[in-house]
Amino acid sequence: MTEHVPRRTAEPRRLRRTVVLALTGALAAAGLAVSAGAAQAADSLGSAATAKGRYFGTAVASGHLGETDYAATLDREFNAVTPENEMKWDATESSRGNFTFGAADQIVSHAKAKGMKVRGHTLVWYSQLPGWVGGLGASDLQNAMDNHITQVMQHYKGQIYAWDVVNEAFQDGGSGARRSSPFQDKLGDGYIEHAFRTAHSVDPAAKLCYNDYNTDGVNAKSNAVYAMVKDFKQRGVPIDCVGFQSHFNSQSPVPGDYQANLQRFADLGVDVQITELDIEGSGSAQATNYGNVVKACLAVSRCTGMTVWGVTDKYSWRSSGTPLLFDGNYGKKPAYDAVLAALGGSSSGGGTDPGDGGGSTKSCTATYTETQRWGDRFNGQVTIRAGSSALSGWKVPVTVHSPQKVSTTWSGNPSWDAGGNVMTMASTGGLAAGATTSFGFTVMANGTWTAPAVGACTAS
Ligand code: 9MR
Repeated sequence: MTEHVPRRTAEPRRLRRTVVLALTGALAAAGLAVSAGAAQAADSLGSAATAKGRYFGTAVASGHLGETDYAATLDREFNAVTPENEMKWDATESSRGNFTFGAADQIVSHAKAKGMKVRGHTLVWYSQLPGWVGGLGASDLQNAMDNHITQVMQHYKGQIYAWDVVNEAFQDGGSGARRSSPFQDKLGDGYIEHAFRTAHSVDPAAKLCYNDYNTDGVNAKSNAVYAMVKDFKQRGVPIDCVGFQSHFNSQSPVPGDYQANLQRFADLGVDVQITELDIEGSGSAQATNYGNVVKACLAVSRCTGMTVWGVTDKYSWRSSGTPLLFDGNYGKKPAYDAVLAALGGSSSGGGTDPGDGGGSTKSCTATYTETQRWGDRFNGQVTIRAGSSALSGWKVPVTVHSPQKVSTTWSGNPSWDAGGNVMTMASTGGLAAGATTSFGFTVMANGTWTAPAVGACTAS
């Protein structure tokens, strides 16, 4: 089988500086906020999944919980949450021995108040790992890893349904090898088993999962994970579940053998869970893919639940690919309807966008991301998202900081001020309601690496 193109090389990582600039004027979405039901209605994702003996969860970012529509959609539709970043090592133990749980606690208490399950994400991962961890020698690193697992799991003991004990420990490509990390390089292959044994000793009631991406179909990477899980089960290493992240796009589509792959892991005697589902695209193609993923989980009796990697497209880690079930105004997308239908539920509201109240003003937002950097220059990308009305055009000013110079632009019509520092990028066409587009540019740094100032998007 061929391995999918690893998505990390196929698309730019979202970097440090993400600036969201909202439109001027009132947000159309504010008027028709969805109501938060105390009990889940029969027509929500969570209640439909429950009727099938599954949970339906979402990644949650603590910073958005105060947004009315975000919290209302979360509470109405989902019955499980995964903190998107708040339980990672850099968030919980950024300096050795100093544990900070504030942001993660906010999510856990919200979930508890609403009766939602919590997936803990994640204890041992090569990424979002503070620098001090990589600087330790082997025996010190082992102590630090054990202590990290112990302290974090202890803090949440009894409150976590499943923990991603180890995340993304295998390389992409055909080698089936372990990924290089401080843990792998200094502690060797045994660190994964050690992590699971430590986790089990702290909270034996939590389900302990191994979680990875590009393992969704049968391929060299999933074969390597399969061999590890099989070995663990044979030797009594305490592993309860395997998470399949399921980040899909055109380069990494839903594999044809997705269900078969879930089933072969389940047959090893572990639960399987879809842990970070998102599928780039739109309309009926995206809806069909989502429906198929849900059907695959339902067809595998040990597939205990599904989690999408965010509530709304506007906060997705790859927002420009609009990979989620709700648009930027919390309107239900066709993908939502397909998921609900696959779960056997039925929609009462018929996929309406809460922002479509009629008479709404044209609006847009602009989000800046640095997508790539070289020794002398960097690429910036600005994603434009239309509000709840279709646009015939938009413009966004971008100011670079002298002596920076913009050397190239793409996907827009640029015009310049006299000094050459302020570029106003205009659309080349219209934009459908809720849709996104983006333009890009290269900035020659000339020694200055400050991110450009991206002004508010003007809709027309
Ligand atoms: O969605 C997360 C994003 O906000 C972070 O910037 C990013 C940093 O690595 O991590 C994202 O979540 C990742 C998850 O923790 C593990 N699997 C891949 C997810 C998407 O990159």
